Amino acid sequence: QYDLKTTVLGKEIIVYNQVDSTNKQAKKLAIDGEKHGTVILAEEQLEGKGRRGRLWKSPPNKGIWLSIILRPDLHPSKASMLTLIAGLAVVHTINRYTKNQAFIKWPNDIIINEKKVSGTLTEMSSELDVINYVVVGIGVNVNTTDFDDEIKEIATSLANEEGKSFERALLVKGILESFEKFYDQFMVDKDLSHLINEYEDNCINVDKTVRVILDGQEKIGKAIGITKMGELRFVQASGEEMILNSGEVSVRGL
Ligand code: BT5
Repeated sequence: QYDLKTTVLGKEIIVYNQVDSTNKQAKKLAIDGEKHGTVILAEEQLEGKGRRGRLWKSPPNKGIWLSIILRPDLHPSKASMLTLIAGLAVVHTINRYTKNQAFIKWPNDIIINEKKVSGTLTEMSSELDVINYVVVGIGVNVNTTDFDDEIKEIATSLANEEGKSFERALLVKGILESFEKFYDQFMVDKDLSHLINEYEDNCINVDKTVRVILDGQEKIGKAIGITKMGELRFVQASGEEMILNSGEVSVRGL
C-alpha cells in the first residue's frame, strides 16, 4: 500500500482502527520482542499522549498517528536526539507538499503559520548503559478541519492551512523514508554533527528572540542554534551562552 523505499523501517506495519495510544501499543509489542523498524499506525487514538502526561487529540481518519519501534546501538542519553530526527523527517515531507512553509520549533513541534501541526513523543526503555527499545511517536494533523475549543488557537492541520485535503498514505511514506535516511546518517556519528545545518535551516527559533522557562524562572535571550547533542544554544542578554536541554526547559517565541 505504501510502496516504501526503505531498507528496514516499516517492513512490518501494524494498523489499528482504534487504539488507546500507538506509543502504548508499540511499547507492549517492543517488550514482547517486536523487531527494529516496525511501525504502528492507527486511524484513531482514544488516549493519544503528548509529553509530560499531556494529551494529544487524535480524531478518526483525519490524521497520522504512528509509532516507530527502534533498537539502536546507542547510549541511552542520546535517545532524545531521535525526536529531532523525527522533526527533520516530518518538516521535509510536509514541505514537499505545501505552499506554506513548515518549520520545526525546537525540539519537537512542527509549526505552520505559527500554529502546531505535528508533535513527537519519544519514549525509551534502557538498562544500565544499554537501550532496550525506543518508541518514536509522531502525530500529524492532516485533514482535520475542526479543532476542540481548548486547542483551536494553537493547533492547525495541513488541510486548514492549504485549503485542500491530503492523501495520508503518501505522507506516511514520505515520513518513513525520510526518517530512515536521517536516522542512518545520525547512526554514523551517533550524534547530530552532520545534521546541525539541516536542522537549523528548518528551525523557527534560530536567530530569534525567545523566552525560556528554566526551573520556573523566565529568561529572555536569543536562540542561536543547536549542538550536536540536540540541545538549544541560547544567548542571554548578558552575552553569556547557555546550553538548554529539552527536558528541563520550555521555549516560547515572543
Ligand atoms: C507532543 O506533545 O507534541 C507530542 C505528540 C505526540 C503524538 C503522537 S501520535 C502517535 C503517538 N502515540 C501517542 O500516544 N502519541 C504519539 P506536547 O508537546 O506535550 O504537546 C501536547 C499539547 O499540544 C497539548 O497539551 C495540547 O495543548 C496540544 N495538542 C493536543 N492535541 C493536539 C493536536 N492534535 N494538534 C496540535 N496540538 C495539540
